[in-house]
Amino acid sequence: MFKKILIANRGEIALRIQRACREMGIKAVMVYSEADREAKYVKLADEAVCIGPAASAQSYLNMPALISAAEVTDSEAIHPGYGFLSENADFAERVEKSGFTFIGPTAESIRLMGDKVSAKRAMIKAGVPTVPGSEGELPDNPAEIKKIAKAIGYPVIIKAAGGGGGRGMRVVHTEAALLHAVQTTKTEAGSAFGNPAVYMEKFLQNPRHVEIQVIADTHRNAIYLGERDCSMQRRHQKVIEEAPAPGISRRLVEKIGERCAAACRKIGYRGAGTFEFLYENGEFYFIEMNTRVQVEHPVTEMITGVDIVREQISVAAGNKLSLTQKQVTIHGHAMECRINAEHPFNFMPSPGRITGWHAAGGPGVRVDSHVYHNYMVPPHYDSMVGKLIVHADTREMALARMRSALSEMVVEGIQTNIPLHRELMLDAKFAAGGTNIHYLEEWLASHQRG
Ligand code: MV4
Repeated sequence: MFKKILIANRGEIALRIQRACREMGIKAVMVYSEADREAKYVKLADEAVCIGPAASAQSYLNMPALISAAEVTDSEAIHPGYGFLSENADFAERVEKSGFTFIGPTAESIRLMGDKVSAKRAMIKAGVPTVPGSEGELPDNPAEIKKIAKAIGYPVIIKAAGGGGGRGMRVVHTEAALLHAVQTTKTEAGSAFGNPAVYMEKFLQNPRHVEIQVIADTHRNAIYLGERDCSMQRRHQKVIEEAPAPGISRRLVEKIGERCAAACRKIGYRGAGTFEFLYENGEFYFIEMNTRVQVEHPVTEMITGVDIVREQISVAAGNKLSLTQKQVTIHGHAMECRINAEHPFNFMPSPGRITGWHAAGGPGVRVDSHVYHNYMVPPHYDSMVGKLIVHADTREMALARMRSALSEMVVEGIQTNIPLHRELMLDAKFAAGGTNIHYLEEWLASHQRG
């Protein structure tokens, strides 16, 4: 096992990884920007290295600074967390070429999944169901493009191969609008991602976002840890996640999960990963794969009892997975509310000093957060200040537990979205389960207020 790991991230995930290291007897080196100098997880670290000014481009995205920090501290491996450089194949490559282990998949796997056209092709080959669409990149010939759209049937969606997570896509409802949409998406993709390639899919009107967690080792073992429903989102930012996904047949999840695990074995995937699907009318359709640990990993940890970050570190060190697929059992229901420093109903960021912090507690309640009384939320980064996660025997009991936990949460000095979560937990349709990706935005539009 590693003796020392460098954590190339900040905030709650940096603390989450630090905790895993402590439990595993691994020294954790924290890196921090000038804006994060005072953070408690930095002060309490075994070692900490300042990697640059507040701006991410000069600190958390600064590859030479991160690799130098690993060198001067004699770290053996680098955990990238989520966001920042976590899905940057060039970074993974530079980390490995500098003699460190990248705690994640190979640069080759990251590259394969970073290009959504090659990702989809790999999944089709591995037997994972995908959204019906073009066979790879769209050709230049206008007549051919029209033919492909006609065969798929309108509405269609044009997506950039270099996009993902909601960036670089355009819905097309008629043939009259098709060619212009393709051209515009190509131009935008060229400047945003340095790759003008686009592909086409049937546009699913009312899907849910359901994703499968996988983890694989370097000994050809790959397992899936059930699914998560992440449909409660606004502008591609997830707000509430839960597991299992309400109302989806276990048999179907098992079938899709097995396909995902088989795909991992087939491509030689290592580490944690997430297969993102759209789920509509009882069918799963693969859209993208994330090659990192995700914000919402705790809901999976709660229902499976598997420590995903621990497994990530362990398999990166060359160990076998600590369990087999047969040993994966799902217990109860888990739900996560992302706590953001923002206005609860107009979503304006609300950085500043937290003058009062009281986290919820009790059985089945988990708070993953790096903040505390008098913590200064810097304005330079993502607004998430923590995650409130509950686990209970049933979804109904998890909802009751989340309502109770939200009533306990006190955050003073900044605005947070806790009031929004409190209202959503009382919403009858959300409580019934199975709301789609549009539900939250529609709910917000019909619950307008000052
Ligand atoms: C789609 C879709 C409908 N049909 N693809 C948005 C993020 C990116 N990961 C894929 N996205 C979508 N792809 C087809 N063929 C609808 C979305 C989508 C969406 C997906 C998941 C979660 C939230 C979303 C919000 C808007 C659109």
